Amino acid sequence: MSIVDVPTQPFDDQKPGTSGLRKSVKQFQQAHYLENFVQSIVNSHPEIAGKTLVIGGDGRYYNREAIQTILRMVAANGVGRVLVGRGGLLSTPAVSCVIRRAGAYGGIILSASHNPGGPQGDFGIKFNVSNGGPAPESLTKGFYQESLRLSSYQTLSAAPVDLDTLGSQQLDGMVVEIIDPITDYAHLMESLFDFNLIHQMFNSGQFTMCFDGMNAITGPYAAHIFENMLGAAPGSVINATPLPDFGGLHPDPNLVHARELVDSLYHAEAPDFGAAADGDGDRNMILGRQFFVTPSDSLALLAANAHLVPGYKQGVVGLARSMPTSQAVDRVAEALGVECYETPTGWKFFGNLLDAGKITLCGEESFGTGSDHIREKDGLWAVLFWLNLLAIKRAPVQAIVTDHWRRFGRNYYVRHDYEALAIDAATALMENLRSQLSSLPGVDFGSQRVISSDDFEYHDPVDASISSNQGIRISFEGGARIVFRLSGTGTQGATLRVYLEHFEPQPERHTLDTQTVLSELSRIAKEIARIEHFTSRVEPSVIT
Ligand code: VG1
Ligand code: CO
Repeated sequence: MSIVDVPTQPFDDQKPGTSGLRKSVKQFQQAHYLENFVQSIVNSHPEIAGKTLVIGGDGRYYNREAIQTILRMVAANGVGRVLVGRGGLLSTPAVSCVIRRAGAYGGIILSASHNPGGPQGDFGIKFNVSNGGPAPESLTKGFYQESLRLSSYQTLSAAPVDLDTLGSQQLDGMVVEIIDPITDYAHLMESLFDFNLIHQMFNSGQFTMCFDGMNAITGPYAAHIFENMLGAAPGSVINATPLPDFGGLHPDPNLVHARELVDSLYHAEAPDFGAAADGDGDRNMILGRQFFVTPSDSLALLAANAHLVPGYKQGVVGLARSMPTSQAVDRVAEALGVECYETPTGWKFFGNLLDAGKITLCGEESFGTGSDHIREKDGLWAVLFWLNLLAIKRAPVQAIVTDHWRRFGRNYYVRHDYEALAIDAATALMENLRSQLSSLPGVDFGSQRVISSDDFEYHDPVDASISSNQGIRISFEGGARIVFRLSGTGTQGATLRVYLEHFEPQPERHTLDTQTVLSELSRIAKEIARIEHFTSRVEPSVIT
């Protein structure tokens, strides 16, 4: 074993919203950079010696190198056993699943989620704790503090571990077990959903689907579960092989980046159902034939129908959504007579609620949906949930969603992103918004009257921690809302996210086009935030 002295080069503090370190590959390739983060994790957990860790990533460029570095370091630091997905691959939800099933101490995930990969792209690392979820903020802040104090890290020289052969190996005193990345996860899915019923639906020859793996981690999982286990036609999964640069795709499942899938669903001979996941497999996009289901609507719909699915037949104990997510799920919670919690952006905030048994399902507008089955959002889980509902209802996706709107009303919703802004400009825009908060209530903008405005602050009902400055909320009479916040996951400049929502209770108005309905709110958002003044941008760069 050797101890290396670290020239002081701490990684930057994490931005709010992310639960690990997400930077360009180039930054990660600097000497001692990754090692610094890993030693900070280890030093923050003095009891880690002898324990079991789960390690895997989404297969992006630098995945294998990073895993070898981490294996040498955790072995040198006395970790007892590591479970590594074959080829260094594990989706984020699968890591969460394996940590829980194996009773592991924690896990290390290598991914920058939906950010592009390749030598010019991004890389990331995050630590998950024993409940399977991302380390809470108190811990990630500690990693950063630790990195400032570090002057050395421990590693050993050893031949690279063979990541491609299943079974056990030794690395110094540590056991390295190469596991199949899919088995545990597929078992968990089988325990939650009615695989027989879904199989019958595919067998009937009346139902077709297209799933886009976006050349990222979910391809092998989707091909195995949908095609092998559930009988979807071969070829139902496209872009199914994880590639280091995702084949040049931007593995963010939205209407802009999942172009091939979206085009095929808006085609004359479209399949009945379309879906995609992101780089690390925790996000999902759901499409019907010529129809897009917003993530906020998807969450509300799954919640309203959860009792029909085997894993949730007892119903839901409570629901939660991130603050910018539309309030559609709030209406379902009200109808079910359960609590709906509003949390800051980022999955880690759901962890306490899930652990405390306060909620069963939760989700974010950013294509993230999940439940108490693990402690990460779960892309394929959401797709299977939809398949189970489709197999029960045997109706088109569009009919199921419009039926939901008839019952609960429709929350028209869109997100506008202004990407790669100068950080100073974005900060000044937010400061200007904050300075107006107290004067907005009562003001009329066109036909919309502001009833309240604040900078969202979350009081965790489980551990009483407080998270401030989580985004500006402006609420209007009748249920409309505008939310402004800065992204915590971007790696170039700042990204301003503007979330627009309008509630329409009347079914005869549910067929209106989203852009028309939200055009006034869009104008108001630009006016209140003075977007052009601060950023010189007239239109958003991405609309989802
Ligand atoms: C974005 C999304 C947020 C999500 C986060 C991580 O954060 O808006 O809802 O939790 O990405 O997702 P931000 O701060 O850029 O808006 V991913 O798929 O890393 O795991
Ligand atoms: Co992700």
